[in-house]
Amino acid sequence: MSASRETGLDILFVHVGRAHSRGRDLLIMPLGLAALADLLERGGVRARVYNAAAAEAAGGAEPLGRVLARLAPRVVGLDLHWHQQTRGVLEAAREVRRALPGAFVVAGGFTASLYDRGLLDAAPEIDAVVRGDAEGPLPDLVRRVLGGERDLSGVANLAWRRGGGIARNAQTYAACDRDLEDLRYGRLELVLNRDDCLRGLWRDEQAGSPEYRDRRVVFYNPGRGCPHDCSFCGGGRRGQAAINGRPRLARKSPDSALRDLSDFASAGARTVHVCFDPFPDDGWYAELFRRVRAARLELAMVFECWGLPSPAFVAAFAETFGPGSRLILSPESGSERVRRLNKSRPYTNAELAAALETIRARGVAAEVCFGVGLPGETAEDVRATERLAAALSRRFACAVAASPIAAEPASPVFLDPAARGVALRRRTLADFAAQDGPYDVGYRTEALPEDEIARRALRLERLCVRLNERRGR
Ligand code: B12
Ligand code: SF4
Repeated sequence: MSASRETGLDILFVHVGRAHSRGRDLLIMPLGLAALADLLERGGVRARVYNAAAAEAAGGAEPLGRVLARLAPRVVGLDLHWHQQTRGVLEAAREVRRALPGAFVVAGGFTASLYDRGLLDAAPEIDAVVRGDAEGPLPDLVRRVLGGERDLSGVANLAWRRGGGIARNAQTYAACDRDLEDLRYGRLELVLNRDDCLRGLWRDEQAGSPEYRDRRVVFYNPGRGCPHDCSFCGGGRRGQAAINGRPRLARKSPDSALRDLSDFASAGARTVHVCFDPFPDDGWYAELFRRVRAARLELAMVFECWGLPSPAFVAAFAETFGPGSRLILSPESGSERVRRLNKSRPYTNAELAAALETIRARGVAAEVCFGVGLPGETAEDVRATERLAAALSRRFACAVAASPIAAEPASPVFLDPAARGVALRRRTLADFAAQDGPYDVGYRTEALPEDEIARRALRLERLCVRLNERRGR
């Protein structure tokens, strides 16, 4: 579908990423946007999604202002899901207002939900913020806005401008199992630049890499929420309560998830990247995988394990998904002590090695991810991480990766930094808007000053790149 043939849109979702001194990142959009657009379409609202960040990374993108003026949607939806997008979203809001002075601008996503007031204060161009899940509130809001209603006090979860002030309606909606069941994540035809998105680039520097040329990957979760509370995560139990008012996990049935996977395959995706692993061995994925095999779906899967996968899970995964599939494990630190302090599902290095052995024995590729900057971590612990990354790469020929840990809004570290021995330099939305790239970490721990966290993270990342190159030879 070409963006140029679209006219008369009711709502256009626009995803913008982040430009920083080393390049651009945050190119992936929230995974629920196509499903949200589909839900609106089924309610008679013409909705489309445009990933401006991925379009720019692909090269030769039309300026956002021109895209907006040409498509002329009556409502524009800006996602501010990741705090790293903040500056980009503030700039995009100004651009929307210039191109479409009469449009209604609504924002949503994790960060917008937590900082709804701050966002409305910082961006006079934004008319409202949907806090938390949008499947209930957004169709209601759009119907009212298109109908010319000015009183939005009946829209659940909404923060909006009333008179000269900001009104915050009660946050009463969080999607439940039944709501998710009905969502169709595979409606990729509603994404105007679907091919740009299917490359699955996270950072623009990946654009030239052959690995990303023909990936055709979608990001997908069959549920929402997490029962855990890892110190560094803004999506754990406490974060979910603060951001989404989510009382409990919500999950699709395996049948509904199978329909999404079939839709993805029909829409041209070859790989599905999943990061939703709350109850590893309750049989849910075993059921889904059985159905995928029965349906003979030709897909690869990249699966991020929140703990260690059991041998039964690895066996079912190996049996179901084809070449290009991968299991990602995230021990974060080489030190078992640091892991116990920070991860809700910790494991020993011996258990990690045993899991990698099982994965290798089943012929599945593995990737192991590390971070630097965890509470309680010392310089010696980071050296232990370097040693573990090198040892695992040599022994299992697995890929290794590293990044600095961020102090994510609503994470336990963010909510209670003193208890974790962390001093935060960023707290407000303005602080997040001012950050410059992943190495501007914005906090120090008792053992490591800020520049040391950044320096050691960069060093670990470079080590991982070298280890992966050696592995490839
Ligand atoms: C799955 C996941 C991923 C996946 C897929 C992400 C995706 N495409 O959505 C992958 C692995 C790719 C990923 C990557 C990253 N992630 Co992530 N991820 C998660 C995870 C585990 C689940 C998120 C989820 O359930 N999404 C599904 C639902 C909730 O979102 P949704 O349907 O897309 O959106 C709904 C609402 O948010 C809202 N909404 C969203 N956009 C809009 C727009 C408008 C206009 C409106 C009205 C509403 C709205 O409506 C939707 C429907 O209800 C969470 C942790 C957790 N347990 O929650 C972390 C989490 C969200 N990720 C996080 C981070 C930091 C990242 C990275 C920046 C990590 C990195 N350093 O690279 C990258 C960003 C990549 C990019 N953008 O290019 C943080 C975000 C913290 C923050 N507030 O900024 C979290 C909370 C984890 C953490 N460490 O704290 N992630
Ligand atoms: S990092 Fe921890 S708290 Fe966050 S989603 Fe994963 S298991 Fe849950």
